[in-house]
Amino acid sequence: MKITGARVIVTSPDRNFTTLRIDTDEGIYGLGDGTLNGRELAVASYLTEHVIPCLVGRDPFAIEDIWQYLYRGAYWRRGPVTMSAIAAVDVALWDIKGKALNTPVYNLLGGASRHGCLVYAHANGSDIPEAIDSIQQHIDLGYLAIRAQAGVPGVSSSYGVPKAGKPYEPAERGLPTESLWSTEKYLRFAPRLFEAVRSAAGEEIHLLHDVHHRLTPIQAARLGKSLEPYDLFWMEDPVPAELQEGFALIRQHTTTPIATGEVFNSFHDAHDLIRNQWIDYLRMTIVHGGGITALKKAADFASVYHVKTGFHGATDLSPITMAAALHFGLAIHNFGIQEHMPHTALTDSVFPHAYTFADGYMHPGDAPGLGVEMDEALAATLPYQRAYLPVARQMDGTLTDW
Ligand code: KDG
Ligand code: MG
Repeated sequence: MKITGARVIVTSPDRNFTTLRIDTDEGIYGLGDGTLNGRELAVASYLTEHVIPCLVGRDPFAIEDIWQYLYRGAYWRRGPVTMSAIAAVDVALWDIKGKALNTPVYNLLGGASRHGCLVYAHANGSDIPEAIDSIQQHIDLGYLAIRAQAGVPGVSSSYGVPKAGKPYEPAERGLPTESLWSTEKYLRFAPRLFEAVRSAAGEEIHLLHDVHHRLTPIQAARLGKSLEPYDLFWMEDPVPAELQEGFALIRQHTTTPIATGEVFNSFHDAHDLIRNQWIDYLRMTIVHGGGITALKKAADFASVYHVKTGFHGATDLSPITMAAALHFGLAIHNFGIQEHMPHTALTDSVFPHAYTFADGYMHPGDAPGLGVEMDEALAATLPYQRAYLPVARQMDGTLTDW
């Protein structure tokens, strides 16, 4: 089999997605996601101008070799744009191989290790009572694990907490908005939130919380300690992770489990975190971490150090990445949990998919390949819309130091 061509499709079914389609001489094609929130066109250009010309004529079954060719051959390694582009190629090739061999991708990764992937949902509220209502709604939907966030009193717009009645969507159309943040107010508020949420949710539900990299290590240590009575499944992204040894300080003070890595794009971002057992869950996911080929190596390394996966699964990761993550999570031994933030109905119409949710678990389905299609005619009616993630400043106007 030979690759005959590839093209990038940028579409905006309520939010922007960058998709790669690779075609072969046997009529089989594969889809890969290259979406990088707020920088979608950079990946599209990287693929169109620099990667696609190198793919034509290659054997699509040579997935490892093509991955190494794109990673090592470019000379310039790593970085979110490069790695998202490589991921788009890699995932499309796994899709092609599954379709060609008439088997779901999870079978190519070793076969199912479990009946489904435990997922966590998002419960949000502008205040504690609203957050508790949202927790109850998600329990009623069957979720067994729920991330809880609420507006911090005195902070007018808390990142990751949607405005009333709106779905979670951190990117906003137009140029970046700016908001103000107070670490002091947040550190006082978070234990109060979890005291109320744990008492409302009961002890069986797994509770998670995302700090969005907003603390210093000693502040994160204090937060982790103050949340211990509420038995969190994890505290996510407590600090920015460029300084990997910052996590050592957090670990010295708290037994609250730690997840990090949704902004990582390479195994090397997590190397020290894993080998020192400073984290419990790795969030770097397939689209931003360089694809299934790269994540398999990272997950296998992590398994030696008791670190499990807890992949990022926000709506800016397309249904193609969701499907890839579910095939991956079903197969590997050290799967921990998968984030599930459902896409809008319009996004699901552009990307019809075989994966399903029931009773707290998701399953990728048994369609050959990834089990995701793309309605290109519908996608063509929904052009790219400029959108950015918000920028945060401290109360005195200083840009935050994270
Ligand atoms: O693009 C940024 C979002 O994906 C991010 O804000 C979501 O932190 C997030 C999460 O944990 O889902
Ligand atoms: Mg997060």
